[in-house]
Amino acid sequence: MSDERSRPPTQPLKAAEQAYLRALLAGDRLQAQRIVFEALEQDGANLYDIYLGVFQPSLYEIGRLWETGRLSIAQEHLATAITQSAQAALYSRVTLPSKLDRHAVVACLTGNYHDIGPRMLADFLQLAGYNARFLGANTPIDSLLGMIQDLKPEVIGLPATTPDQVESVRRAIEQIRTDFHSYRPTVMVGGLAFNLIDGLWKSVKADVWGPDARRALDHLLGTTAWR
Ligand code: B12
Repeated sequence: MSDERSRPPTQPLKAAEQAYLRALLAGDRLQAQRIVFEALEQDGANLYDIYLGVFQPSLYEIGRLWETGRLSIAQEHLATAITQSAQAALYSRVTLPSKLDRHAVVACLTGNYHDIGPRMLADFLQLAGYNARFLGANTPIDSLLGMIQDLKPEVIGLPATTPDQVESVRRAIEQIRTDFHSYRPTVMVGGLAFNLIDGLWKSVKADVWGPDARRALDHLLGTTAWR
């Protein structure tokens, strides 16, 4: 799979993306799944392509339609739930590396409910050979620190979607650096809030950032071969 990550991105999956968005708007979960299974199994797309070329732009469009009052909250929630189930179903069809000899933890801190993007990062880390634990939304920092203490993961991923969540990430990184001296995990940050302001990721003293989960992983692994 790392070869697939390194190859140039395939043509954007425009048709699949448009069909997927239509399925979301129609609230048709089975059709949504069919579209991404087909892209994976017949059109030769890989997981990176589908996550970033189908799920991500479709959800950004759902966000735009919701923000401009053309979708109700209920419709937006339905689109989210359909994507969560399609993501899980798709991931179950992917061959994972048999050896996962490094640890990673990805967690949305308290107050952050946007967990689809961070889950993508966790899935990519797993494909890259990390035993990636994804803690989901709204994780209290003390509990996260406890897990870090027990597990000593090489990589920790902390997302922020809205501006106020950046401060929680900054404090969490500060606390990780204060609590642990001889052990220094690589901290990755990402999410919309970091994407909106150039260099913000450096101000929270993170080690790695990327505008999407694939580019963040590339930075982590120190390769930009696919560009
Ligand atoms: C679904 C959704 C929700 C769902 C989330 C459910 C869930 N389980 O995730 C719910 C309904 C809970 C929700 C709530 C809110 N939401 Co909302 N939501 C969205 C929506 C439509 C899609 C989010 C998504 O999954 N995107 C797709 C993923 C794949 O993209 P992504 O998150 O950017 O992630 C990628 C990269 O950023 C990166 N990445 C992400 N995390 C990380 C972490 C690391 C470590 C790394 C390296 C990389 C990385 O990799 C990912 C893959 O490439 C967006 C629209 C949008 N533009 O995203 C609005 C959006 C994010 N929400 C928004 C808002 C305002 C809210 C609310 C404040 C609304 C309200 N008034 O209640 C609350 C806040 C909740 C909270 N406290 O967290 C705004 C945010 C604007 C801003 N930046 O301030 C958006 C942009 C909508 C809009 N157009 O206005 N939301």
